Amino acid sequence: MKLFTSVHDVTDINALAAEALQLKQNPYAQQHLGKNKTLGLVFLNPSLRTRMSTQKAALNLGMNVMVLNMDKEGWALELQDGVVMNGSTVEHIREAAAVLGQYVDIIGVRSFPGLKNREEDYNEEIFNKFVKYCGVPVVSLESATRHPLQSLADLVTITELKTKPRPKVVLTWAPHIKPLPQAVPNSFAEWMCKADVDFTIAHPKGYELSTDFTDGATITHNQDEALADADFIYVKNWSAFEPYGKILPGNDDWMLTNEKLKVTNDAKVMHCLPVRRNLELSDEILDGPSSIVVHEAGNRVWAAQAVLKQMLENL
Ligand code: SN0
Repeated sequence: MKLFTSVHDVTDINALAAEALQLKQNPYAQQHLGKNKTLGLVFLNPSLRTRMSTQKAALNLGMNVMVLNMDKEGWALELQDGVVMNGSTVEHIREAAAVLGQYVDIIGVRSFPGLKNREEDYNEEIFNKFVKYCGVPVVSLESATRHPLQSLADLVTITELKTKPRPKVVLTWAPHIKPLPQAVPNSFAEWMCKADVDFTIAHPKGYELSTDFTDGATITHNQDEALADADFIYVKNWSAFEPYGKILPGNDDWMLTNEKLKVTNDAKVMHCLPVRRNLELSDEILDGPSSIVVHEAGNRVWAAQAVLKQMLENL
């Protein structure tokens, strides 16, 4: 694997999830692979799980890791070509990415969408420029439109905890006060559409995701109907795709509660975190027996390790 940006970079998602679960059983068996290899993690946005789990995964494989918080510690990046850089940007992404590629063997990049210009975000301009100019394999640490390490960890978690061959998985929209990216739901949807699950997306009217990610999913505006007999419920807020990056009024009643869980098949509740308590998800769920959010976050290590392992094998 030379690039990990979406489900389309993976030939067999079940094999990759199985490999992650194998690494969970035996984390240090592949230390030789990463010897004298360096992973660079470049963050243009905040991170807790992605940063720590990807570092841990790399260390388990015997790699060295360097982290650059570009948004706080790096020079202000220029992304456009042909501009006179006489304003606030100091360094062009052409040099920045190329230089980083001199120091490391694999780069991870996190670059959230601006949520202002849909075309720019959905063309993955920043992320793709990094890939183009750095000259080494790149792992997405969440780009404008996807979060594949999260989605792989989610698949690993469902594979690990399912009690039937084809569980019902429901992605349900949750309220929030800020416009959030569609990256996590887009990505979860495209992975679940390829996984061996019965997949439903529930959201209020107006929060339709791009059909590029949801082909094959059942989509409904009726949350209760969607939750019936669910085995896994994936809670996530996202802003509208059209009008792009906007929060639509209302829908506060979409927060999941224990009462709503009654119609499910004793469903396990997932969330990529960070979660805003009692806005996106109630305390009673997060602190109760249904929540698997911490277990899910723990699996981020094995997802990242499976991907890095495949990249190291290809260096
Ligand atoms: C990000 C998102 O894509 O939704 C990262 C999730 C892994 N989440 C946020 O930016 C949350 C920000 C907030 O203020 O709650």
